Order: sequence, then structure tokens, then C-alpha cells
Amino acid sequence: MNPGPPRRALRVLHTADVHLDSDSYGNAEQRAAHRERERRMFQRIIDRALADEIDLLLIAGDLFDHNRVPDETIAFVQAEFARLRQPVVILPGNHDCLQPKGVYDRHDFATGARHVHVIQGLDGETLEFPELEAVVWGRGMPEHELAFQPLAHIPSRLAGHHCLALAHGFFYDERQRPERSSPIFAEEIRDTGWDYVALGHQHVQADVSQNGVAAWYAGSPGTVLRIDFAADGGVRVEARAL
Ligand SMILES: [Mn+2]
Repeated sequence: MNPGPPRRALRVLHTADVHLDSDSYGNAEQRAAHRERERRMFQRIIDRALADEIDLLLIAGDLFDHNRVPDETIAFVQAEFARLRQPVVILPGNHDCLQPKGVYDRHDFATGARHVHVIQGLDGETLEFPELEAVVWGRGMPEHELAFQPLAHIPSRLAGHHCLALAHGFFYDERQRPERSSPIFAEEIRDTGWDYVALGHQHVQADVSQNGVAAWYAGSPGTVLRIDFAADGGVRVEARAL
């Protein structure tokens, strides 16, 4: 059954693999400079979201480089999110997966920021944004392993909505016994029938769209992806400079 086109155009910004607080080398001053560069990059993503007047920001995993990031880094991220009114959806990645005492266990990003959502459902969860006529689905990653399939259990599309999914893992062109953790198979992307799959994990920007399902790795920031969903169902993906 053809669900029919959504009624509203939608503009999304997709980033991934920001890796805030990644390891660096050198003396204290050099390490501080490295941290500042990472933070500045994240600020530019928020700047871009504001300048492009997007409706929704998707972060497809590894926003943080590890699960021990200090409170100060969280406060920085929260202050940046506070510049936005638009919904933000964060998918945990392998570096910031859902562990006890991990970053998303220690901090509730929605506190005082109802527009910020962290995907935590281990069998997947759907967030509905009626005002955008959009749904966003993702599956929380408790552990990065062969058996974890980021797109497993994705439901059928919701009629009359833009249907967007998030997944963080390794892309395989063909179904096979995976050698890499968190495998994402081309046919899984195709079979969703969804409008867009926002991918993270591979740091090179890549188009892995399948049979009318647009699917991209955002790549490590330097650029981000802007996705324009037309009211008639058309999807346009464009790399945007930071
Ligand atoms: Mn990753």
C-alpha cells in the first residue's frame, strides 16, 4: 500500500562521529588546543543548524569519544544544544554506548532541554514529531559486537510521515557472516522502505543509498549533511561546509 506523501517539507541536518574529548598528544597546552578545536567544530555544527534553519538535528553516534567524558564537556554540549529550539536526536555509538555509568547513564540530556532526545531503547524506539510530520527511529547500542544489528526490529513506515532512521555501524554491500561489529547490510537499508537512514561510524562521507532509500554516512565533521525532504517525497542530500 502506498502510504501517500507527507504534507510538509522537512529540512534535516545529519552529523556523526564528532568524538568530543578524543585523545591527543603533546603538552598540556597542545592538548587544550586540540580540545578547543573539537569544541569549535561542534559549535560550527550548531551554527550551521541555525543558519540553514533546519527542522531537526540528527547525531548518528560517537558524539563523545568515550564514556568517561567529564561533566564540563557535558555542560558545554548542553549549552550548545540550548541555542537550538529544534529537536535534536542523539544515537549512542560504540564510543559512547549505553553502559552503566556511561555518559548517557550519568546525564539526562532532556533535563531542562525537552527538545533533546537520546535513543535508548535496546530493541529500538520511535520518536514522533507530529509538528514535523516525521518519525525518527533508532536502536540503542549496549555493546559494539557482531551480534548487534543496528537496523534490527525497525518497524514499517508510518503513513503520512517522513520516516528517518539512525544507525551506527559497519556497512556491508552483501549479506554475509559479519567480521565487523554492528553490521548494517545493504538489503536491510533497502527493506526498511524508509525515506532516509542517517549513518555513523565510518569517518568518510559516503552515499550507500539502496533502491530509493537514501542512506548516507555523514563522515567526521568538516562537513555535515543537509537533507531536504520535499512535500512530494523527493529527498535531496547536500554536503554543507562548517
Ligand atoms: Mn563508531
